[in-house]
Amino acid sequence: MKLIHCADLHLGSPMEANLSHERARERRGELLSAFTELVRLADRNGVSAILIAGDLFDSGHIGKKTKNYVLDLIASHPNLSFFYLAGNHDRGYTLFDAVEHPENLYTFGDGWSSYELGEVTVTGSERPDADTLTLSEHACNIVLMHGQERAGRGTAGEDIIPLGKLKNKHIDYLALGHLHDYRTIPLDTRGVACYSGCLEGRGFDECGKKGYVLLEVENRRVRHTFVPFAKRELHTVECDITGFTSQLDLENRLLKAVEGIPSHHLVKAVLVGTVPAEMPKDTVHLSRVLSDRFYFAKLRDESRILIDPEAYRNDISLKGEFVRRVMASGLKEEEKERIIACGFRALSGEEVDL
Ligand SMILES: [Mn+2]
Repeated sequence: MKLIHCADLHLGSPMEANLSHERARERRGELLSAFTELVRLADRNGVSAILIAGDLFDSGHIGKKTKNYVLDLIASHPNLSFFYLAGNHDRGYTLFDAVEHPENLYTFGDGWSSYELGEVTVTGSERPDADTLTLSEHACNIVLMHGQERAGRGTAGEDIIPLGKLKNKHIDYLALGHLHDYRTIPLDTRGVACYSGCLEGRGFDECGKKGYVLLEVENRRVRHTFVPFAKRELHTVECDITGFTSQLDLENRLLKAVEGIPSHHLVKAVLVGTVPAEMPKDTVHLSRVLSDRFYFAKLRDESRILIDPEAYRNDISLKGEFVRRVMASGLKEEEKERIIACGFRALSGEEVDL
Protein backbone atom coordinates (compact mmCIF):
# COMPACT_ATOMS: atom_id res chain seq x y z
CA MET A 1 0.00 0.00 0.00
CA LYS A 2 1.34 3.40 -1.00
CA LEU A 3 0.69 6.79 0.59
CA ILE A 4 2.00 10.26 -0.09
CA HIS A 5 2.99 12.65 2.68
CA CYS A 6 3.18 16.31 1.75
CA ALA A 7 2.85 19.59 3.66
CA ASP A 8 3.27 23.35 3.53
CA LEU A 9 1.95 23.89 0.04
CA HIS A 10 0.85 27.41 1.02
CA LEU A 11 -1.64 27.65 -1.83
CA GLY A 12 -2.73 31.22 -2.39
CA SER A 13 0.57 32.63 -1.16
CA PRO A 14 1.13 36.09 -2.74
CA MET A 15 4.66 35.21 -4.03
CA GLU A 16 5.38 38.88 -4.56
CA ALA A 17 8.50 39.28 -2.37
CA ASN A 18 10.91 38.85 -5.31
CA LEU A 19 8.80 38.48 -8.39
CA SER A 20 7.07 40.94 -10.66
CA HIS A 21 3.28 41.04 -10.58
CA GLU A 22 2.96 38.77 -13.62
CA ARG A 23 5.61 36.31 -12.51
CA ALA A 24 4.07 36.17 -9.02
CA ARG A 25 0.72 35.34 -10.56
CA GLU A 26 2.37 32.66 -12.67
CA ARG A 27 4.10 31.14 -9.61
CA ARG A 28 0.81 31.15 -7.69
CA GLY A 29 -0.63 29.15 -10.58
CA GLU A 30 2.37 26.82 -10.48
CA LEU A 31 1.91 26.16 -6.74
CA LEU A 32 -1.64 25.10 -7.40
CA SER A 33 -0.63 23.03 -10.44
CA ALA A 34 2.02 21.28 -8.38
CA PHE A 35 -0.70 20.01 -6.06
CA THR A 36 -2.86 18.96 -9.03
CA GLU A 37 0.07 17.11 -10.59
CA LEU A 38 0.78 15.38 -7.29
CA VAL A 39 -2.84 14.21 -7.05
CA ARG A 40 -2.80 12.93 -10.65
CA LEU A 41 0.52 11.18 -10.11
CA ALA A 42 -0.86 9.53 -6.96
CA ASP A 43 -3.93 8.39 -8.88
CA ARG A 44 -1.90 6.97 -11.79
CA ASN A 45 0.41 5.07 -9.46
CA GLY A 46 -2.15 3.36 -7.30
CA VAL A 47 -1.51 5.47 -4.20
CA SER A 48 -4.23 5.00 -1.59
CA ALA A 49 -4.06 8.31 0.26
CA ILE A 50 -2.49 11.74 0.38
CA LEU A 51 -1.58 12.96 3.84
CA ILE A 52 -1.40 16.75 4.09
CA ALA A 53 0.43 17.73 7.28
CA GLY A 54 -0.66 21.35 7.48
CA ASP A 55 -0.50 24.67 5.67
CA LEU A 56 -2.17 23.48 2.51
CA PHE A 57 -3.33 27.09 2.29
CA ASP A 58 -1.26 30.16 3.03
CA SER A 59 -3.99 31.82 5.08
CA GLY A 60 -7.64 31.78 5.97
CA HIS A 61 -8.36 34.39 3.33
CA ILE A 62 -8.19 32.18 0.30
CA GLY A 63 -10.40 33.14 -2.61
CA LYS A 64 -13.40 31.04 -3.48
CA LYS A 65 -11.78 30.10 -6.78
CA THR A 66 -8.81 28.34 -5.15
CA LYS A 67 -11.02 26.76 -2.49
CA ASN A 68 -13.47 25.34 -5.05
CA TYR A 69 -10.63 24.17 -7.26
CA VAL A 70 -9.13 22.15 -4.42
CA LEU A 71 -12.51 20.73 -3.39
CA ASP A 72 -13.25 19.74 -7.01
CA LEU A 73 -9.82 18.18 -7.35
CA ILE A 74 -10.40 16.07 -4.25
CA ALA A 75 -13.95 15.11 -5.24
CA SER A 76 -12.85 14.10 -8.74
CA HIS A 77 -10.38 11.54 -7.35
CA PRO A 78 -12.69 9.24 -5.35
CA ASN A 79 -10.10 6.43 -5.36
CA LEU A 80 -7.78 8.57 -3.26
CA SER A 81 -8.35 9.42 0.39
CA PHE A 82 -7.20 12.88 1.49
CA PHE A 83 -6.20 13.35 5.12
CA TYR A 84 -5.97 17.06 5.70
CA LEU A 85 -4.63 18.41 8.97
CA ALA A 86 -4.58 22.22 9.15
CA GLY A 87 -1.39 24.03 10.20
CA ASN A 88 -0.69 27.37 11.83
CA HIS A 89 -1.49 29.16 8.55
CA ASP A 90 -4.81 27.51 7.77
CA ARG A 91 -6.00 26.35 11.18
CA GLY A 92 -9.46 27.30 12.34
CA TYR A 93 -10.35 27.99 8.75
CA THR A 94 -13.81 26.82 7.78
CA LEU A 95 -12.87 25.95 4.21
CA PHE A 96 -14.03 22.39 4.41
CA ASP A 97 -17.16 23.10 6.36
CA ALA A 98 -18.47 23.72 2.88
CA VAL A 99 -21.82 22.16 2.11
CA GLU A 100 -20.33 19.78 -0.39
CA HIS A 101 -17.62 18.24 1.70
CA PRO A 102 -16.14 15.48 -0.50
CA GLU A 103 -16.59 12.00 0.98
CA ASN A 104 -12.94 11.12 0.46
CA LEU A 105 -11.72 14.09 2.52
CA TYR A 106 -10.89 13.42 6.16
CA THR A 107 -10.08 16.24 8.55
CA PHE A 108 -8.92 16.59 12.14
CA GLY A 109 -9.92 18.66 15.13
CA ASP A 110 -8.22 19.82 18.32
CA GLY A 111 -8.48 16.40 19.96
CA TRP A 112 -7.12 13.17 18.49
CA SER A 113 -9.04 11.59 15.59
CA SER A 114 -8.17 8.23 14.05
CA TYR A 115 -9.16 6.70 10.72
CA GLU A 116 -8.61 3.15 9.54
CA LEU A 117 -7.24 2.85 6.03
CA GLY A 118 -6.47 -0.72 5.00
CA GLU A 119 -3.66 -1.93 7.21
CA VAL A 120 -2.81 1.50 8.61
CA THR A 121 -4.38 3.75 11.21
CA VAL A 122 -4.06 7.45 10.48
CA THR A 123 -4.26 9.62 13.60
CA GLY A 124 -3.92 13.38 13.95
CA SER A 125 -4.73 16.45 15.95
CA GLU A 126 -4.50 20.11 15.00
CA ARG A 127 -3.56 21.05 18.56
CA PRO A 128 -1.75 17.89 19.61
CA ASP A 129 -1.40 16.99 23.26
CA ALA A 130 1.19 14.20 23.34
CA ASP A 131 0.10 13.14 26.83
CA THR A 132 -3.36 12.12 25.65
CA LEU A 133 -2.25 10.18 22.57
CA THR A 134 -2.99 6.45 22.84
CA LEU A 135 -2.36 4.10 19.96
CA SER A 136 -2.69 0.36 19.64
CA GLU A 137 0.60 -1.45 19.82
CA HIS A 138 -0.61 -3.89 17.16
CA ALA A 139 -1.70 -1.33 14.57
CA CYS A 140 0.50 0.26 11.93
CA ASN A 141 0.33 3.86 13.14
CA ILE A 142 0.82 6.93 11.02
CA VAL A 143 0.39 10.16 12.96
CA LEU A 144 -0.03 13.66 11.51
CA MET A 145 1.06 16.83 13.30
CA HIS A 146 2.09 20.34 12.38
CA GLY A 147 4.70 22.32 14.30
CA GLN A 148 8.32 22.75 15.28
CA GLU A 149 9.85 19.62 16.72
CA ARG A 150 11.83 19.82 19.95
CA ALA A 151 13.97 17.12 21.46
CA GLY A 152 12.98 16.11 24.96
CA ARG A 153 9.76 16.25 26.88
CA GLY A 154 9.52 20.03 27.42
CA THR A 155 6.08 21.58 27.84
CA ALA A 156 4.28 21.80 24.55
CA GLY A 157 3.60 25.36 23.48
CA GLU A 158 1.63 26.48 20.45
CA ASP A 159 3.06 24.65 17.42
CA ILE A 160 5.78 22.92 19.43
CA ILE A 161 6.11 19.16 19.11
CA PRO A 162 8.05 17.62 22.01
CA LEU A 163 9.38 14.44 20.42
CA GLY A 164 10.45 13.04 23.78
CA LYS A 165 6.79 12.73 24.76
CA LEU A 166 6.00 10.79 21.61
CA LYS A 167 8.51 8.04 22.23
CA ASN A 168 7.18 4.53 22.88
CA LYS A 169 3.67 5.53 21.81
CA HIS A 170 3.73 2.89 19.03
CA ILE A 171 4.11 5.46 16.26
CA ASP A 172 5.51 3.95 13.05
CA TYR A 173 5.67 7.14 11.04
CA LEU A 174 5.12 10.68 12.30
CA ALA A 175 4.17 12.82 9.28
CA LEU A 176 5.13 16.37 10.13
CA GLY A 177 4.58 19.73 8.53
CA HIS A 178 5.88 23.24 9.31
CA LEU A 179 9.59 23.08 8.40
CA HIS A 180 9.98 23.58 4.68
CA ASP A 181 12.93 21.19 4.23
CA TYR A 182 12.78 17.41 4.04
CA ARG A 183 14.15 16.05 7.30
CA THR A 184 13.90 12.84 9.29
CA ILE A 185 14.46 12.35 13.00
CA PRO A 186 14.52 8.92 14.64
CA LEU A 187 11.73 8.75 17.20
CA ASP A 188 12.35 5.50 19.09
CA THR A 189 13.24 1.92 18.20
CA ARG A 190 10.00 1.64 16.24
CA GLY A 191 9.26 4.90 14.51
CA VAL A 192 10.61 7.87 12.67
CA ALA A 193 9.49 11.51 12.52
CA CYS A 194 9.65 13.14 9.11
CA TYR A 195 9.10 16.58 7.63
CA SER A 196 8.24 16.28 3.95
CA GLY A 197 9.18 19.93 3.36
CA CYS A 198 7.20 22.08 0.97
CA LEU A 199 6.28 21.00 -2.54
CA GLU A 200 7.71 24.12 -4.26
CA GLY A 201 10.17 26.62 -2.83
CA ARG A 202 8.76 30.13 -2.59
CA GLY A 203 11.69 32.32 -1.51
CA PHE A 204 15.47 32.16 -1.19
CA ASP A 205 15.04 30.86 2.35
CA GLU A 206 13.61 27.73 0.67
CA CYS A 207 16.51 26.72 -1.56
CA GLY A 208 17.27 23.21 -2.70
CA LYS A 209 15.24 20.17 -3.58
CA LYS A 210 11.56 20.22 -2.60
CA GLY A 211 9.01 17.50 -2.96
CA TYR A 212 6.99 14.89 -1.14
CA VAL A 213 7.56 11.65 0.76
CA LEU A 214 6.36 8.35 -0.64
CA LEU A 215 5.33 5.82 2.01
CA GLU A 216 5.22 2.13 1.19
CA VAL A 217 3.49 -0.03 3.75
CA GLU A 218 4.05 -3.78 3.72
CA ASN A 219 3.37 -6.19 6.55
CA ARG A 220 2.61 -3.16 8.70
CA ARG A 221 6.09 -1.73 8.20
CA VAL A 222 6.45 1.74 6.73
CA ARG A 223 9.27 2.53 4.33
CA HIS A 224 9.68 6.12 3.27
CA THR A 225 11.48 7.86 0.40
CA PHE A 226 11.82 11.55 -0.37
CA VAL A 227 10.87 12.34 -3.96
CA PRO A 228 11.99 15.69 -5.44
CA PHE A 229 9.00 17.14 -7.27
CA ALA A 230 9.28 20.93 -7.54
CA LYS A 231 8.99 22.42 -10.99
CA ARG A 232 11.44 25.19 -10.12
CA GLU A 233 14.23 25.15 -7.58
CA LEU A 234 15.74 28.15 -5.82
CA HIS A 235 19.50 28.52 -5.49
CA THR A 236 21.70 30.91 -3.55
CA VAL A 237 25.26 30.88 -4.87
CA GLU A 238 28.33 32.77 -3.74
CA CYS A 239 30.80 34.12 -6.24
CA ASP A 240 34.20 35.12 -4.92
CA ILE A 241 35.50 38.05 -6.93
CA THR A 242 38.78 38.56 -5.05
CA GLY A 243 41.52 39.51 -7.50
CA PHE A 244 39.23 39.97 -10.52
CA THR A 245 40.99 41.56 -13.44
CA SER A 246 38.26 42.96 -15.68
CA GLN A 247 34.52 43.24 -16.17
CA LEU A 248 34.66 40.20 -18.45
CA ASP A 249 36.56 38.26 -15.81
CA LEU A 250 33.79 39.14 -13.33
CA GLU A 251 31.12 38.00 -15.74
CA ASN A 252 32.97 34.71 -16.37
CA ARG A 253 33.34 34.09 -12.65
CA LEU A 254 29.65 34.70 -12.14
CA LEU A 255 28.70 32.34 -14.96
CA LYS A 256 31.03 29.73 -13.50
CA ALA A 257 29.26 30.10 -10.12
CA VAL A 258 25.84 29.42 -11.66
CA GLU A 259 27.07 26.73 -14.05
CA GLY A 260 24.79 23.72 -14.28
CA ILE A 261 21.71 25.45 -12.83
CA PRO A 262 18.80 24.92 -15.25
CA SER A 263 17.43 28.10 -16.81
CA HIS A 264 13.91 27.60 -15.44
CA HIS A 265 15.19 27.84 -11.85
CA LEU A 266 15.46 30.93 -9.61
CA VAL A 267 18.90 32.18 -8.64
CA LYS A 268 20.30 34.61 -6.13
CA ALA A 269 24.00 35.28 -6.65
CA VAL A 270 26.04 36.96 -3.94
CA LEU A 271 29.37 38.58 -4.79
CA VAL A 272 31.87 38.07 -1.98
CA GLY A 273 35.58 38.62 -1.48
CA THR A 274 37.76 41.70 -1.30
CA VAL A 275 38.50 43.99 -4.21
CA PRO A 276 40.64 47.12 -4.70
CA ALA A 277 38.69 50.37 -4.49
CA GLU A 278 39.83 51.48 -7.94
CA MET A 279 38.37 48.44 -9.71
CA PRO A 280 35.10 49.35 -11.39
CA LYS A 281 32.40 46.72 -11.51
CA ASP A 282 29.21 47.07 -13.43
CA THR A 283 26.72 45.20 -11.28
CA VAL A 284 23.81 46.39 -13.41
CA HIS A 285 25.32 44.55 -16.35
CA LEU A 286 26.00 41.47 -14.23
CA SER A 287 22.37 41.45 -13.04
CA ARG A 288 21.23 41.55 -16.64
CA VAL A 289 23.52 38.66 -17.57
CA LEU A 290 21.86 36.59 -14.85
CA SER A 291 18.32 37.72 -15.62
CA ASP A 292 18.77 36.77 -19.27
CA ARG A 293 19.79 33.30 -18.21
CA PHE A 294 17.22 32.38 -15.55
CA TYR A 295 13.49 32.50 -14.89
CA PHE A 296 14.34 34.88 -12.08
CA ALA A 297 17.68 36.12 -10.81
CA LYS A 298 18.94 38.67 -8.39
CA LEU A 299 22.42 39.83 -7.59
CA ARG A 300 23.67 41.04 -4.24
CA ASP A 301 27.07 42.64 -3.93
CA GLU A 302 28.53 41.79 -0.53
CA SER A 303 32.15 42.11 -1.61
CA ARG A 304 34.38 44.23 0.60
CA ILE A 305 36.63 46.99 -0.64
CA LEU A 306 40.27 46.78 0.11
CA ILE A 307 41.53 50.12 1.48
CA ASP A 308 44.85 50.54 3.11
CA PRO A 309 44.66 53.98 4.79
CA GLU A 310 48.38 53.73 5.52
CA ALA A 311 49.10 53.91 1.81
CA TYR A 312 47.41 57.33 1.72
CA ARG A 313 48.68 58.77 5.00
CA ASN A 314 51.28 60.97 3.35
CA ASP A 315 49.76 61.10 -0.10
CA ILE A 316 49.45 64.75 -1.08
CA SER A 317 47.10 64.07 -3.99
CA LEU A 318 43.36 64.73 -4.04
CA LYS A 319 42.86 60.97 -3.57
CA GLY A 320 44.99 60.99 -0.41
CA GLU A 321 43.05 63.91 1.06
CA PHE A 322 39.78 62.22 0.16
CA VAL A 323 40.73 58.91 1.81
CA ARG A 324 41.98 60.66 4.98
CA ARG A 325 38.73 62.63 5.30
CA VAL A 326 36.49 59.65 4.81
CA MET A 327 38.52 57.48 7.20
CA ALA A 328 38.41 60.22 9.87
CA SER A 329 34.64 60.57 9.58
CA GLY A 330 32.21 58.92 11.96
CA LEU A 331 30.67 56.77 9.23
CA LYS A 332 30.31 53.00 9.50
CA GLU A 333 33.11 50.93 7.96
CA GLU A 334 30.93 49.66 5.09
CA GLU A 335 29.83 53.20 4.29
CA LYS A 336 33.45 54.39 4.27
CA GLU A 337 34.30 51.58 1.87
CA ARG A 338 31.43 52.43 -0.42
CA ILE A 339 32.18 56.15 -0.45
CA ILE A 340 35.86 55.60 -1.14
CA ALA A 341 35.07 53.18 -3.96
CA CYS A 342 32.61 55.67 -5.52
CA GLY A 343 35.09 58.52 -5.06
CA PHE A 344 37.91 56.58 -6.70
CA ARG A 345 35.73 55.66 -9.63
CA ALA A 346 34.61 59.27 -10.04
CA LEU A 347 38.20 60.50 -9.81
CA SER A 348 39.27 58.08 -12.54
CA GLY A 349 36.44 59.18 -14.79
CA GLU A 350 34.31 56.04 -14.36
CA GLU A 351 30.55 56.05 -14.13
CA VAL A 352 29.28 55.88 -10.57
CA ASP A 353 26.15 53.95 -9.59
CA LEU A 354 24.97 55.18 -6.23
MN1 LIG B 1 3.44 26.06 9.31
